Amino acid sequence: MARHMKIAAAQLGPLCLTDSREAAVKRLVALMREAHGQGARFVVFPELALSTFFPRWWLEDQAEVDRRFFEAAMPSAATQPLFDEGKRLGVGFYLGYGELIAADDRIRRFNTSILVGPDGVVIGKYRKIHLPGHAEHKPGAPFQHLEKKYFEVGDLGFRVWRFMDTITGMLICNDRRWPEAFRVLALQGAEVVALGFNTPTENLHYPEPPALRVHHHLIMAQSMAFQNAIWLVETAKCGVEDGFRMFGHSLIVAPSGEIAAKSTTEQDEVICFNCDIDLAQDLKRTMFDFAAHRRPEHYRLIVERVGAEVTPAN
Ligand code: CDT
Repeated sequence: MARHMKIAAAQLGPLCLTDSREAAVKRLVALMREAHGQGARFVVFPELALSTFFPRWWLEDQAEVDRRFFEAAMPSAATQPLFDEGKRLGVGFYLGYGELIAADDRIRRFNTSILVGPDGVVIGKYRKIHLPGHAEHKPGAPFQHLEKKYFEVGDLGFRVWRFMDTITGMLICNDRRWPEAFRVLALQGAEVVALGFNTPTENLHYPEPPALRVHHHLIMAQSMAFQNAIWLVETAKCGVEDGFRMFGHSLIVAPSGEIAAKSTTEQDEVICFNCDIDLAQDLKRTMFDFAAHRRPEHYRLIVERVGAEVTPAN
């Protein structure tokens, strides 16, 4: 019999700079209850779900940044209610947050997500590898994208976990633009990939129609899901945060590349779909039978070269 799991993307509307973690957790708990009411057993929350998207701000007081936007413990007193509710409802979840650790006499900071089982126990952790934006202050820009200032590149690799009778992997936001990240998960047998995101409606680097940014978001999700024969759940934090807009369009995409569910607001909103985890079996036996058809001997440049170099054969 085919395995099914009802999965929800629990989209968060804006959180402003003055919102506390406790206020964010309260909304996450309400979303989890709503998702459970729709029958969901796995709920995917956004990237950095406990605060405003703070990398848009150049902030000089690192101690204050650490206190307001980073978690030294997970769960903590402030986040425990979410774990308790997940356990009470028997719901597993993905949660994105700023992680602070003290290691070898130094503080390290990551843009992190965790996978929490329906028993409230953390079973997996991912630290974001593709950090977009810049590290230096751009005073002339309308807003900043300072992920390279606030976070280190993740050091845990791309991994999958046995999770609620599936093989599930995690990614975070900008990772969704990199086919390599998905393929590394697919090569480990990923059946479900969970991803939270915060994507500004406006392009910081050059003028671009907002609709085109959404178009890219949709075509990437559909192609990554199909080419890797996975269920892909992408959850936004969106709406106007501190005067800056981020788009919604949270999605659940089937291994066929079809959008099974999509949010319609830029506020707190739950979308849910009963995912047939075995739907990809035919694809995996035929077109995307990696063992039969992949030619890694011709893919060496992918790991040997970072930036493009013009190297014509003639
Ligand atoms: N959070 C995040 O990774 N956002 C990026 C914005 C890129 S523009 C600097 C994204 O890829 O959606």
